[in-house]
Amino acid sequence: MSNARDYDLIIIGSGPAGMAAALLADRSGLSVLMLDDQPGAGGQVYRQIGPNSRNAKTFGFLGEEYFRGGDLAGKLEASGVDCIHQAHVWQITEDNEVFYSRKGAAASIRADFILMASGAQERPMPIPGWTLPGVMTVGAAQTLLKMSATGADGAVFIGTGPLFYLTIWQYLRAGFGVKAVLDTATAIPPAGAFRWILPALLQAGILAKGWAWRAEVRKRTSYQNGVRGVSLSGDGKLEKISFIDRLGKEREIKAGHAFLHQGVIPNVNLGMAAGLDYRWDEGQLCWRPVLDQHGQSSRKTVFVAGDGGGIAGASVAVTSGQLAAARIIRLGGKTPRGLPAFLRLRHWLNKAPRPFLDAMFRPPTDWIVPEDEKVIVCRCEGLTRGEIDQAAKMGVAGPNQLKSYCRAGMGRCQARMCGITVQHILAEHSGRPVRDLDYFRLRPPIRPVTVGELAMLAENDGQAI
Ligand SMILES: Cc1cc2nc3c(=O)[nH]c(=O)nc-3n(C[C@H](O)[C@@H](O)[C@H](O)COP(=O)(O)OP(=O)(O)OC[C@H]3O[C@@H](n4cnc5c(N)ncnc54)[C@H](O)[C@@H]3O)c2cc1C
Repeated sequence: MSNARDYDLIIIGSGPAGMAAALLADRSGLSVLMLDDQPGAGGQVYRQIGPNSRNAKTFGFLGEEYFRGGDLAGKLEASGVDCIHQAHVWQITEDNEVFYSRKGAAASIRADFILMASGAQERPMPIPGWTLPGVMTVGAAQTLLKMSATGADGAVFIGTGPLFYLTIWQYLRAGFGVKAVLDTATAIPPAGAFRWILPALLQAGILAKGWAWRAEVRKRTSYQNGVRGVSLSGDGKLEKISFIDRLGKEREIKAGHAFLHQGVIPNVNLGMAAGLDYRWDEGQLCWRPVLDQHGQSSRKTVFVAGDGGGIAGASVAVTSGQLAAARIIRLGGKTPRGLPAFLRLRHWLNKAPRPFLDAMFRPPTDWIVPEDEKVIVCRCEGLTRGEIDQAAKMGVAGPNQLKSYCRAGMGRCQARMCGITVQHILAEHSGRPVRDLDYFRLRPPIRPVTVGELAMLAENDGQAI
C-alpha cells in the first residue's frame, strides 16, 4: 500500500469531539482529514445540524441546545479541514494507514497521527421481546426526529437516563402522542449516588436541565418510575408490554411501538481492532480505551477523544477533542493557536457530574443479562441465552473460544449487540468478575466490505475518495 504520508492528522468522526479537535489543529497549521460515516457533520448529538439549522422552524422542537452545534459545524465548513462524509472506516493499520469505504469503493490514506472520535452506541438491551417488530431504541426514535421530523404516535418509552428524558421531551414538543413512560430509575437516586453529589453540584445547571425535562415528561405523560421486570410480547409484532410497578403489582399496557434505552457505551470495535489497550469500567459497565490525560492511547500516535474514550457527554467531547489536538500539535513540533484558556479546568468541570449520573442511571442487571433462557442475545446468529449457557457449560475459557462452540459474536455486527451480555453470562458460569475475562478478539475489517470495494483499493491507493 501507499508509503506516502498524506496528512498530519486524520480524525475519524465529526461529532463535537472531532469537530473541536479539527478546528484547533487546522488553526495551528496541521493538515487535517476528517472521515465520517454520516451525510454531514454533527455526530450523534448534532445529527443533521446543517440542513436542520436552515429549516429551524420545522426542527425547533429539538431545542436550543441542539442548535448550538451549528456554530461548530459552521466553523468546520469554513475551515481548511478536508471533510469526507459517508466514509466508513474499517481498519487502522500499525503504521497509521486508514482504510475506508465510500459509495461502493474503498481507499486508504496515511497520517502521522490518528484521532478516533467515533463516539458511542446505545447499550444493547436483551429483555424479552426486544427483537419484535415495533420495538426500537430511544436513540433510533430520536434519529427519526432529527433526520425527518418523523415519529410513532402512541409509543411507550421504557428505560431511563438523560437521553431518555431528552428524547421524550423532544417527542412531545414535536407533537407526537406518548402512550406511557416506564422509567426504571427510582424517584430518589440510590444511596450510592450521593457520594458524588458535591462534584455534580459544580454543574448544577446540567442537573437542573435534566430535572426540568423529567418534570415535563411526568406532567404530560402517563409516567411511572421504579418499574421492573419489563417484558414485550406479541404475535409477530409488539402488542403488549408487561411489567412490575414500584408497588410490586404486575401490570400490562397494549401498544404497537416501544422505545428502549439504558444509556450509551463507547464504540470499541475500531479501537480494539487497531490493537489499542482497553479496560473494563465498573462504574459505566463498559469497555473503554486506556488513555492518558491528553487522550493518548497505548499506541503513541493514536488518540481517542469524546464518548469513544468513556461516556461523558457533548461538552466533555469538545474539551477532550481540544486536549488531544493540542497534544498532537505539540508532538508535531508546532504550537497550538487559539487554545481555549483554562482548557484543563473547563474539561474537569465538564466531567464533574458524570459519576453521579452513572450511579443514578445504572442499568438494572436484568437489562444486561436476561433471566429468561429463551431471550435472544446474539441477534446476528439468532442465539438465545439458553444456547450460550449450554456452550458455557462445556467449559469454554472465554468469548473467543465460545465463537467456535456457537458462533456468538461472529455475525455482521461483530459483537456490538451481544459482547457485553456474553461476557456477563460467562462471568456467571466461571465465577470470575467480568473485568478478568477477555473481550471478543476483534479484527479488521470492522464492518463487511465487498470484493468490489476491495478491488478499487489499488486504484485509490493514497488518494481520498
Ligand atoms: C443514538 C444516540 C443519540 C444521542 N443523542 C444525543 C443528544 O441528542 N444529546 C446529547 O447530549 N447526547 C446525545 N448522545 C450522546 C452522545 O454520545 C454525545 O455525548 C456526543 O454526541 C458525543 O460526541 P462525540 O464527538 O464523542 O461522538 P459522536 O457525536 O457520536 O460522533 C461520532 C461520529 O463518528 C462517526 N463514526 C463512528 N464510527 C465510525 C467509523 N468507523 N467510520 C466513520 N465514522 C464513524 C459517527 O457516525 C458519528 O458521526 C447520543 C448518543 C447516541 C448513541
